Amino acid sequence: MKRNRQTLAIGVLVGLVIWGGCAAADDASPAMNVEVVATRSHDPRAFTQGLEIDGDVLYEGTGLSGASSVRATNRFTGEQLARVDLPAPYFGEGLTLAGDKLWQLTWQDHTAFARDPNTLAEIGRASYAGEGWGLCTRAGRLVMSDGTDTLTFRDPVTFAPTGSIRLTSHQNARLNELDCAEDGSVYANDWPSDNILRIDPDSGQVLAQINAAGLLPRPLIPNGEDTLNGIAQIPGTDRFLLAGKNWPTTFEVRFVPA
Ligand code: DDQ
Repeated sequence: MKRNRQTLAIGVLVGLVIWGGCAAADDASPAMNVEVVATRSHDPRAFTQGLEIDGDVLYEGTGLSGASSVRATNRFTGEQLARVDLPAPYFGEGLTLAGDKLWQLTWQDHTAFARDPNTLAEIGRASYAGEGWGLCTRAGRLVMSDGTDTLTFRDPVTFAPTGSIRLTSHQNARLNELDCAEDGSVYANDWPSDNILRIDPDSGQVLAQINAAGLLPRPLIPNGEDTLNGIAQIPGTDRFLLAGKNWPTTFEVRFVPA
């Protein structure tokens, strides 16, 4: 009996060591940190859910039922160019520019709004199954997250699903805001952490994990919902704009080896 217990204990130990080793190997993507290049002020009432830059224009989508909006500002001067508020109960989520449409998701309302990128006026709607979290445009396809480790590809005109890919590691990630970078990779923040994953959306491989903790002292709001959310590559550069829900500041950063 005693012997059996010992054998069992050794077996469990060996199992744990092997399991730990595999988990470590599975998580072998290079670690990176953020280097802050500049900061800008940000509307602390904005429960930031999506961020994207096109030329001089910064698009931001915000959430919460009754406080959701979509805004366009001049990213150099901060001047507001357009703003549309979403009627309750819509809870705005990620957004992206695809051709002549700006698509904006909603969290649990199964509705994507298509907008005129100049006026932000609604020009159409699409419905979808499941939740809407992050959105970006890559090679003529929309890439969408829903709070799981799987990305869905969609037609940029009809919003119909055209495929999906699951991460090959980090399979408990809750992918939130997405940015389709100029190099073809997709950056996603892993809700509710301060980690950003750089993903190859063709293979599902995690190419790097970026620790963006410590940008801002928190909590800003007592319920812990002041998470990092919002990633937008600054066109033609190696820099990214990072934001968060109710953050008073946005951060222009570079990702550097840890
Ligand atoms: N999501 O952005 C992670 C997709 C959803 C976040 C939902 C947070 C709800 C917060 C409600 C706070 C009420 C004051």
